[in-house]
Amino acid sequence: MPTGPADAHLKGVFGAAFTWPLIPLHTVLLPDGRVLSYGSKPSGIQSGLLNYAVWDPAQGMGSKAKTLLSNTTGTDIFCAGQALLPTTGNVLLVGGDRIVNGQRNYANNDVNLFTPADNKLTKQAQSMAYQRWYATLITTASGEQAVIGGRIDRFYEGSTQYPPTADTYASTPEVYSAATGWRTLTTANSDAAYGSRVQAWNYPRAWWSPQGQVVIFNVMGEIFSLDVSGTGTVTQLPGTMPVGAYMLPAAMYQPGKILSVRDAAQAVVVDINGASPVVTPAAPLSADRQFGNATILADGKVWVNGGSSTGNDLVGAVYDSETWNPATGSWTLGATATKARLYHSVSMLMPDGSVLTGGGGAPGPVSQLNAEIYFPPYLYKTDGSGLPAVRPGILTAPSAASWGQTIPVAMNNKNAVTRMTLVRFGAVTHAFSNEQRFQDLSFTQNAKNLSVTLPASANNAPPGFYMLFAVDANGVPSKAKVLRLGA
Ligand SMILES: [Cu+2]
Repeated sequence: MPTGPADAHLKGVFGAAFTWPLIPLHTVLLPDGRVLSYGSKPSGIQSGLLNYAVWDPAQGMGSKAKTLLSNTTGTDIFCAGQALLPTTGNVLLVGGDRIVNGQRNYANNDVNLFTPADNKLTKQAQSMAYQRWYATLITTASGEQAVIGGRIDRFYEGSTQYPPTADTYASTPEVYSAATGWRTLTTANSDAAYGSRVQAWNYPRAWWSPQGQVVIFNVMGEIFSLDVSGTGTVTQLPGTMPVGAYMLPAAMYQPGKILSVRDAAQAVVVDINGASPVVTPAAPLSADRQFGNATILADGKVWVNGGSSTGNDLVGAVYDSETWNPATGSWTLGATATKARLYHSVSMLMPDGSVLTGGGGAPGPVSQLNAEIYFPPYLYKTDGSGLPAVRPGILTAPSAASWGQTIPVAMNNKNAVTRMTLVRFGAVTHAFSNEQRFQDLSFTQNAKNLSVTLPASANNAPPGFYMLFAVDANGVPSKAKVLRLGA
């Protein structure tokens, strides 16, 4: 962690950029703290057909920390859907790219599994019913993955050699169960929620809701719920928000509360805890950040970085970052990156409380075969020295537990712990981390020993992997212990 300037405790610090063996346009945090990444060739050209890469932060940022691996599945996983499976910690990858008549950006219906234990990517016997390019996966309370959106065929005007093709969309969701395979939600078809309507298919912004359904925001600002039971039911909910864009981020920063960035630097808070969503305007961002990312930090603030006011283009690229404080509703300007983070860039919270930012390009003005680590203000002393803060430490915590359980957590000293926070592992691509969510946990402290109560409901904390942080009286978080929430 670098020493920062005098305002490090106010703005945070970006570490120096370091190289990545491909453009990390997809990243998934693995239960062992490593990062799966994929989406381009080592040259930076669009393709997930032959390579993927794993980064082990424990090995630092040099070349030995990163492993370029061979994809032998035959699936081009460029712009696939992705999620960590809640029981095994394997990564489910669905769909991706396919070349038809020499043209890219058609879709496939392949299903692949990455297993961290051996770094292998393996094609699964059962494919999806629909081909999907740009689908979103949402883990349900029962541990299944709802797959929504994605395009099937692209528009192609044709040539003397090849016939034209029309664009078509995968507007019918499917559900994956690790135990029983795939089922299709045949009665939940919707062009408005996740199909042809104005980019609704394009990595739909969606969350498992406190009501036990998938809630979806579309680009036009409409809100839908998808009941995944049986053959599925989709319903438009009351409430609208300003028009957004497929390249703008949104994040569930508290159970059932989502910060959604909309067009022209607008933001709204949408509360989906009740039967009808409540949309409230939030303070605007400092800039229009098309293709920027929103990352929930260990203290529940939302950090937004990258993007450009002129699209996938350097002219309006925003190098400053900014942080939204849910307690005050205000934005604060943060540290400045050295690299533009545009289309196909990612940001993801790491278990040490830092944020991995990286990628951009394929296509874009720069092939960003690199990453930068952002160290948030909470990691620095508040005395203006720019030195790293002394951090609280969790000595022991259970690696797995169930809903409503009170777990013992042992700290490395008797200092007061002021917050225990739970942040779900990220899986990021296309300006959206489909699984990240945050909540405070209630707890009691007796000297070094804490009793921490886990969320009561799988609707507020779906099964899977979480980072458990202890925050001290100075607001400094510990490094996280990884907790698997499951039955
Ligand atoms: Cu893409």
